[in-house]
Amino acid sequence: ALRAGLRSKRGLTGVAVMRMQSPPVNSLNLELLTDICIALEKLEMDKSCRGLIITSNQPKVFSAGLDILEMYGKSPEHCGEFWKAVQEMWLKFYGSNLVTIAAINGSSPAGGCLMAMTCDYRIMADNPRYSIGLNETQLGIVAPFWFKDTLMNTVGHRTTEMALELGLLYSPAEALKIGMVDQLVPEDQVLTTATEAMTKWLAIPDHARQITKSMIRKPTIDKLMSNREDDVKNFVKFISKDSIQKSLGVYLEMLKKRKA
Ligand code: CO8
Repeated sequence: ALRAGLRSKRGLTGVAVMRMQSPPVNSLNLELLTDICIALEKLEMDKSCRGLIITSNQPKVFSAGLDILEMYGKSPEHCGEFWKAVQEMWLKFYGSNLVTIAAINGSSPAGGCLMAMTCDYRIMADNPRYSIGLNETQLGIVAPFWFKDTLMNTVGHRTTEMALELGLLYSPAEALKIGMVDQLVPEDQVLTTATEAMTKWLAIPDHARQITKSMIRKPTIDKLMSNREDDVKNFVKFISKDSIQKSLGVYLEMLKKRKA
């Protein structure tokens, strides 16, 4: 589901590239989330690794967000286990000591957008067919507080209010305008631009950068850390409701119909 490896290119050592490869759309299921967490944990412990670029090996999609099938028609136990894995992914990325850059080479709704927003810098393919945003309300579900916090820390209070309530998916140009992504480049230059941006970030001494990152992100991380169990309980209770299950069913049908 994932290919991660340290690579050394043009003298840029200590930079890993993580490529999500879970066809068709890199939806974040339990397996992919677990693979991502294990890979990141290993890189975090690897003293020779200083930076991570995360991208997609699938055409047109960075990640379709959380795998809806992990939340639809599943037991409360399964939903709880799944949600813990989502929390773990967010905690590991948002709190990573590495320089993390998202090379967003396709659409990135919901959980895909969340994952990109945990990174230090975002480069997106300038293709108007792609979109990015937290569209949860469109599915009839509610993005939890730490999704909201991540968005708020990225684009500010007012933009978050509109983005979240309306479940807005932005084109790359709009996403750049509101600061959801930092840079747009032609599709075939996303990865090379990420590598170039990495050079700039790695010019800063790790120690100073890491303490600064932690100072900025720690209060947001602590909020979830001290509420993890409750957050799992809330999620399971919410997602198990008949009305929510029904909404997810309708949404899945819509995805299939749209295809036909
Ligand atoms: N989960 C499960 N299956 C999915 C998902 C998903 N997130 N996204 C797409 N699929 C499936 C489709 O149903 C389709 O299945 P099939 O082949 O059986 O018909 C297959 O993947 C391919 O999808 P498309 O044909 O739609 O592929 P496209 O390349 O045309 O489009 C997109 C790719 C743009 C990614 C499109 O698939 C899409 O918009 N997907 C839905 C994205 C979405 O809305 N995700 C939200 C997930 S919820 C989430 O991440 C946060 C939840 C927070 C929970 C809070 C509760 C308290």
